[in-house]
Amino acid sequence: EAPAETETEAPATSHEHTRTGMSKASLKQAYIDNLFYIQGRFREVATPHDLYMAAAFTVRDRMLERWVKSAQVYKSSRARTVCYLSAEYLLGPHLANNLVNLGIAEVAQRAGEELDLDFKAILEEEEEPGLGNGGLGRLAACYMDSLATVQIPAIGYGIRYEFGIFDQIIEDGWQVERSDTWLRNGNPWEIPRPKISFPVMYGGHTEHYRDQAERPRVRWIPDMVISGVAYDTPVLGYGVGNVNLLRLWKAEATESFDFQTFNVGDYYGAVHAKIEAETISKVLYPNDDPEAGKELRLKQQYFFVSCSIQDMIRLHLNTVGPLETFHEKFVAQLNDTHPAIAVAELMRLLMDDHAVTWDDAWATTRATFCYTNHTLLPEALETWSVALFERLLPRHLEIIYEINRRFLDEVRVRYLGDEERVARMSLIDEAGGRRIRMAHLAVVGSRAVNGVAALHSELIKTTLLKDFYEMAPERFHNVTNGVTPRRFIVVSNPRLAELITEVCGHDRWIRDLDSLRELEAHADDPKLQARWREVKTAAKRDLAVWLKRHAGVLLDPQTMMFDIQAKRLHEYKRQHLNVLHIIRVYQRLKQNPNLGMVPRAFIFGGKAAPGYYMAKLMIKLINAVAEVINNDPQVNGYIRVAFMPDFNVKNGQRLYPAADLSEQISLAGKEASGTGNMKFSMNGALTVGTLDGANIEIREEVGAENFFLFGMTAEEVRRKQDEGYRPWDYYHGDQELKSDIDLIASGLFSHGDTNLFRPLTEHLIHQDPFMVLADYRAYLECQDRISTVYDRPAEWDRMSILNVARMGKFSSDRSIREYAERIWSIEPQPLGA
Ligand code: OAK
Repeated sequence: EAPAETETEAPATSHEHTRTGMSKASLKQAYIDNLFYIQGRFREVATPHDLYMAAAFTVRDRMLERWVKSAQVYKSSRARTVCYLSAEYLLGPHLANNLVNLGIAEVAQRAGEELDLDFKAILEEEEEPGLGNGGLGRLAACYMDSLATVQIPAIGYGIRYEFGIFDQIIEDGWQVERSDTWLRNGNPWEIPRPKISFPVMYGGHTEHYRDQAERPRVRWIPDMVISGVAYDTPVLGYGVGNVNLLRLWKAEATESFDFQTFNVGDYYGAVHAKIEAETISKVLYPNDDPEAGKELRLKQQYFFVSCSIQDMIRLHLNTVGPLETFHEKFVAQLNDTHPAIAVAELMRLLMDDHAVTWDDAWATTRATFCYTNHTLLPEALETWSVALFERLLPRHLEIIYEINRRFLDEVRVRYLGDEERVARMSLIDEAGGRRIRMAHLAVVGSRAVNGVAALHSELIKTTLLKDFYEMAPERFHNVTNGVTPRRFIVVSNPRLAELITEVCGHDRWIRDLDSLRELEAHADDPKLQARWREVKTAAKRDLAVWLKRHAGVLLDPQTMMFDIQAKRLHEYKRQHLNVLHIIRVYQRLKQNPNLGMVPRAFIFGGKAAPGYYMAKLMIKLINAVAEVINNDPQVNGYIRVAFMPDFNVKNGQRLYPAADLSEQISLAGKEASGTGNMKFSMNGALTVGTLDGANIEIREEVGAENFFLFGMTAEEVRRKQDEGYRPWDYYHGDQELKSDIDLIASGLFSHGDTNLFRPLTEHLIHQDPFMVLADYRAYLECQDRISTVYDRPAEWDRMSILNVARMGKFSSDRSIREYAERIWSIEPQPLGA
């Protein structure tokens, strides 16, 4: 039981422990102690980083007791546990989030004030763990928060990359990548577990033999063994005692391997082996789409999967016992196909190490795994060459062949004579160099498959996995994504959180987001609208200050609509459609300087994969357009353009609260779900969007009249593509469109260089795979409607309030409850705070 918070100045130690006490006095005492005993500093000489570390340790101490208790209860109750297998966790800063989840954000702030600390500056000091690329990794982080909050026992397994997603800086308008050194000053949130470590093997060959009972067995003789060491981060739920575990693996050289080499006097060789082993968890691949043949990437995937499955087996043998019940103890969710090798690895461990028969191992494996697909983009579907597999994971290749052989027999029996179907469904793509289709392995090895938004899940059934759906429709599900309101409202937008709490008269909405509906009754209240607007303007002011300092752009939070598109740079997300609109407004203003238009700040943020030339050129284009517009006094009172450098979780938290308008303009059918769309809308931004991904469901929830819709449907896109899409016709058929593209090509934005943006403009005119030109006119018309409504504040504010009020569905708590009920069959294990 946490003692009630007191405002007394009684010595902390008199009634509560300074490492667990939640009173202001305890927090102050603990903070000073941690500064002294952990950082070895006193106030006068402490650096900002020392001050942050002391705060982090003060908070961590308060999580540990609950963590240990959770582990004890989970163990003794033999609770069923979810293992979330993900190559990425885009966590964002921990400190503020843990303060909120512990329920001590306010008292800690007061304690800080009394110690004369700059609380904001301390929070700013934290370096975020950027162990993910974008949507998929951030979703995993939201799900970890919600699993703990809805009190589901869970372990998140992944990789402790030494270097996360690169830091982005902008030089001369171009993206420049800098390595992310997030561990440079230590990580107070993790606890190394050197005793929890497993060998991971690579290469070599297999031997088939008969064991003492004359059963056929296989052993794998690898030519390289490394070891994976666990680093644990506690994940506390909001307002509950449940603390789950994020267990990330670091690759190290095995001691024995080192030792052997030393014995023969090969010092250099030993050091080399150590470096080679450590390379495996060194760096996150920064691409959203895998490039074929990246051997290290496959090594990474197998590395964390093998450690995780070995750990699960160890935990099971320690607590419950017989491996026949493994799937009753654990359910493992595959976050896309990156961990799909787990299917073969569990088979291997059960059969080769634990002498389980194929049939029993297969029944266990299939009952353990579930697979979430996160994209339909063909270039992002993982396949690995059979040759690479044979070299790196020879035993797994044998197992995959056998899974495939048995599976294709089933297909043949079911669909007599349909060999084309057999080829389509095979785990091996035989066309053009044999490759293993990881999505097929994930589907065949799982008991459930799901997409991440309603449209996406339908498209999975009708396109990507059509044959599989026909064969076993009951295994296909939808679980629409969600995001955590703790981080994305309470932590990032405290002013809004406070206002909501005041209007609702409770803060229950933080764990029950549906109760935001109570705001609906006040949507037309002019007093609320005025305060709502103040909250928004204050957030815009904060962002403007930050952007002035970090992007050198001056925006007026008072008069300008903040129109924001923040997400990875990708052609399918169509940042260039947004740019075409900006250029149109620019041209209109030049033609008619007295155009009484609504002033707008066009704000962008996002990283491009370092090898994705077109995405990098789009960043350059945004900055080039910004340079011209921001320096043109004829227009810069009306429009400004800003590119936020280094869009990550921390910087995202500055954007979401400050947005009036959220740009969700992907080509219909391409964005599996999107989650930024949810974060913006939860913070009172209105959405301009296509009928894509979760936009469709957001619009359904907030009401069509509170959502700015434009563009083709996925169905219309398909039809147009089937007919033969000709962007050229649009270019020549629309004067304004032509003149906008021509203005880019003219060199106006590139100091007269007519070549710079030619790859982009030519690609649009001649290929335009994401149909920017086809949606251009509808987008402009929609943007004009938006300006009209923004000019009517009462109407806009009402829509904004209704957006927030109706976003309950998009809490990741709802998503996790759906997984728990429909997919995992798992019950909460409540633990009191
Ligand atoms: C990354 C690598 C491979 C496959 C998919 C991804 C990915 O990040 N996909 C994104 O996942 C998000 C979470 O489900 C979705 O919201 C995005 O639409 C999707 O692009």
